[in-house]
Amino acid sequence: MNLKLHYNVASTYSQKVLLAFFEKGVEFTPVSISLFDPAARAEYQKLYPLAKIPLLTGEEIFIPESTIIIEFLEDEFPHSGTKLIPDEKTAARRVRFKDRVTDLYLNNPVAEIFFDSLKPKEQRNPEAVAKARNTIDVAYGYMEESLSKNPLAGSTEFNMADCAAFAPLFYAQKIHPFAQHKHINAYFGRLMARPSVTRLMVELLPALEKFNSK
Ligand SMILES: N[C@@H](CCC(=O)N[C@@H](CS)C(=O)NCC(=O)O)C(=O)O
Repeated sequence: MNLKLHYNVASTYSQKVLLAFFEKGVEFTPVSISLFDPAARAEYQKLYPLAKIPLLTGEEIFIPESTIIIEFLEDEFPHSGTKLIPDEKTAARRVRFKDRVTDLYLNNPVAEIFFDSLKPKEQRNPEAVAKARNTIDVAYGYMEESLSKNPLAGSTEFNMADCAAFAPLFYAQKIHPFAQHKHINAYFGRLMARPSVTRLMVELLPALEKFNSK
């Protein structure tokens, strides 16, 4: 199966899927997309009009949306590497719920604050940023409580919700710190120690250095 992953390593949803590929040990052909480049964006839009990354393609395969890509990986490679979605239905539902909470109420508001900060002052939207901060605080409260019962998101095994949590927490360290939340802090330390995260960092850190020096 020749799988092509269209992604950008700095994108949070791309990182979620990269971690899933690394955890499962599934090979793919990387296709790096820069949506900041208008020509590259226009070209990519021909393939996927919504122009969102990540996107997985292959022979008769066209799968946008990070969660659906991971569902596909788990269906196609159930015995490879880390099991990211448990077989047992109730456990699987819990993981999917945490994945949704993480994407919608942590990742999206972190992205909102990050992109607002890149805008010229007069174009910034302090009201939207305040709302995003509030959403993140609620998500932190929820995570803190849930991590006090389970060391990883949703179960005692590393899973899809952990793949989802890494990137927003990585950016949140600066944008909306969580250091005072002791369980999230310890959890992030455990995520940083995963070999899949170490592998991600090899590509991510140089990309961020380039981005910061612009
Ligand atoms: N719900 C989608 C979100 C994908 C998404 O929003 N990706 C961002 C990068 S992290 C993107 O493509 N942004 C470009 C844009 O909105 O123009 C998923 O889970 O894959």
